[in-house]
Amino acid sequence: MSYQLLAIARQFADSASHITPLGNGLINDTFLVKSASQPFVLQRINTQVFPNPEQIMTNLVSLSQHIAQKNSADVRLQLPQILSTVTDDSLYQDEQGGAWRALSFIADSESLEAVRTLDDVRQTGQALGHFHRLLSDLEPDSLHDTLPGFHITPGYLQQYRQALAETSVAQDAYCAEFIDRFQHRADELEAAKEQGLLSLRVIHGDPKLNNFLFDINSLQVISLIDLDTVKPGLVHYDVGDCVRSCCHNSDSGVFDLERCRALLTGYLNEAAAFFTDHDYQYLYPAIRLIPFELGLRFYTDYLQGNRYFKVTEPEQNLRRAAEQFRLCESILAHEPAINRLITELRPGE
Ligand code: GN1
Ligand code: MG
Repeated sequence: MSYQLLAIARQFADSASHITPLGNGLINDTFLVKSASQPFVLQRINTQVFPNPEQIMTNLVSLSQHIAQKNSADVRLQLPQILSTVTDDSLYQDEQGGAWRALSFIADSESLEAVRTLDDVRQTGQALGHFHRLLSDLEPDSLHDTLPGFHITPGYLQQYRQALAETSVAQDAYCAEFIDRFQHRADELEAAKEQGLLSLRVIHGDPKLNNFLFDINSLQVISLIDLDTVKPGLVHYDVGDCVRSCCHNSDSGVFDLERCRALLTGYLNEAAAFFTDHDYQYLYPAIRLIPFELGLRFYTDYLQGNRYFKVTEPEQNLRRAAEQFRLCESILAHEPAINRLITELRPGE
């Protein structure tokens, strides 16, 4: 542990003593800090990606206030609390300009790197639907857009074309060919938004499996973390991202329909309360689009020399991209089955 890290942790708690890396995020640096009272989470926000970290903190306050005014019996998710610095600020700026913040650690909880049971997946879907429902009466425009362009697939396609024109990295035949084949679908969700078929709501932005915390005793989801990208968007980005992460069989590399059934069953238990006909209609296009989008983001970053996603070796983003494209191919092969599933799960069907 470097002395500097301990000194930063002590900006939030005088008694901070032991610091270990936490999780495996690809953007921010995250640590678990022991102190005389509760352990807490210390994070350095990547200001290349989030140039306005104070907006992240303001959004987090708005979110917590919105949920706190609900009847507590109706709220089944806890959010991490902001811990202020000893000078009562929500962020600490280090000498290199790094922005640090501290959050409470949800006691007796764990995050999963792999699905254990179908019930884990059902609960993940249900927790995402619950989060969307709790925020469905929060005006999206009351939140800052902490990451403009996030999940706007046509924008990522433009960045890819520009990277292609500028890069000296050799193209990967599989990825390049897959992008060419899929790209005509890139604006499906954005076009639906522009036509008024889908509306802006408050989204999480990054609801992958390891951002849901499970109670270690009850095995229930009790928290949803990584709230930096909570902002106005389409809930479809979230559903697509959650399915991409939870319904990807990492051994075979293919899509798992039974997990998708569990996830959507849980999700729609909550989301049926606010879902419209068009919301149902665009579920499959979202499930198909988000793995493509993430693959495109990884591949573009690879072509640009790995500036955005952390890597441990230069071809890691290329492999991550190919993995997402293979998942997307498998989702395309399951199209009729996924559409049947959505029809079957729709209330009143
Ligand atoms: C990034 O840093 P992490 O792992 O929480 C990324 C997500 C990707 C994810 C893929 C702000 O999230 O969009 O789905 O990597 N977050 C941002 O692992 O770009
Ligand atoms: Mg994240």
